[in-house]
Amino acid sequence: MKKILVCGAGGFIGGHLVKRLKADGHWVRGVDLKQHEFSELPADEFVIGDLREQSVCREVLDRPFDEIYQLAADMGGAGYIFTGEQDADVMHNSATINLNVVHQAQKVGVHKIFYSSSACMYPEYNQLDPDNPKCAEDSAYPAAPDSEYGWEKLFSERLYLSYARNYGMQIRIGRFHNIFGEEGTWQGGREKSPAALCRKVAEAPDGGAIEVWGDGLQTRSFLYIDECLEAVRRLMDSNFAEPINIGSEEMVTINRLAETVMEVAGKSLSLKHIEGPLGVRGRNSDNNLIREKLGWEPTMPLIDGIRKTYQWISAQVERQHSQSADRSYGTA
Ligand code: GKE
Repeated sequence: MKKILVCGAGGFIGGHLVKRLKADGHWVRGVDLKQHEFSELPADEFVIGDLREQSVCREVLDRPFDEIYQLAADMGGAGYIFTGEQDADVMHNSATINLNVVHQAQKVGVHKIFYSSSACMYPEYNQLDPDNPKCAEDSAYPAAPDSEYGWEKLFSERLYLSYARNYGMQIRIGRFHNIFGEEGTWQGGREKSPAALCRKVAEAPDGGAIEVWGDGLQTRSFLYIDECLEAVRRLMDSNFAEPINIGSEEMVTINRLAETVMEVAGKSLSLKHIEGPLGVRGRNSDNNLIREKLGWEPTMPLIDGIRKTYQWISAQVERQHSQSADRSYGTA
């Protein structure tokens, strides 16, 4: 049994990770600004704290944990990251957390630390052709991320790698490619496209229409949360200490993503393409390195993950509608 700290345990990936680590039989302390929004986590301890404060880092990072998973960040989907309106907060909050966590981890002699980087750190010039994006790990330089969020992810990768070189810390870095699943943000502006489109389809009457940002021909790949966690655990148990893609190679257009959601919902809806924050034109994971280094790669078809996610989000939509109906009839 390992002693583990999960930073960002109240978030989407962090919350699922706590459940996985507890299922694997470890002792887990979680820390986040808030409790998990959707479920009661089985963590042994859960600290509500702000990792931008060094005092909080000293409090939660008080022993040489066997493993730390650093997932705490100021982040969200295209509607939050690519408008540019949150750039200062995103850079300051996320970089401060990473500077505090890695410094304190080194001081207390933490054995191994996982840092969640992002495909957003890849240069925009390799993501202009929606049919042929290049996101192999060695394509990171010359650096040119299309967002400040991506620049902070790249800076923090270099921060962790510097601690590995200068202090001999065991560092593992996963570059996440749009992770999705149940119990993630699905409304309010920070949601990513899988959850957003599930919500829009769930709320639309059959035969209606849903809004899609851009022409919908932009491409992405989406990795279901269980496969993300499997990759993270395998990476932590490996000796591979360079950044590595954790994503799906099943690249789809956003229009196709919307059609996949409609398929699992059994609804026929038209797509209304509107202006919106778009991010890069094309992106797909490149899993040659993970196949080579971990002898593993994600295999779950997108539609299987969308089916589970849609089922959960449509239930959230249903619950929200019945609660507002109760309020309006005064029966709540
Ligand atoms: N969020 C959202 N909501 N995106 C939409 C919508 C909508 O209603 N309609 C169309 N899109 C389009 C966006 O304009 C973008 O072109 C594409 O879907 C994907 O948006 P996304 O899923 O919000 O985020 P991205 O994949 O562009 O970027 C995310 O990548 C992750 C790592 O790969 C980032 O926002 C981070 O959440 C994360 O680093």
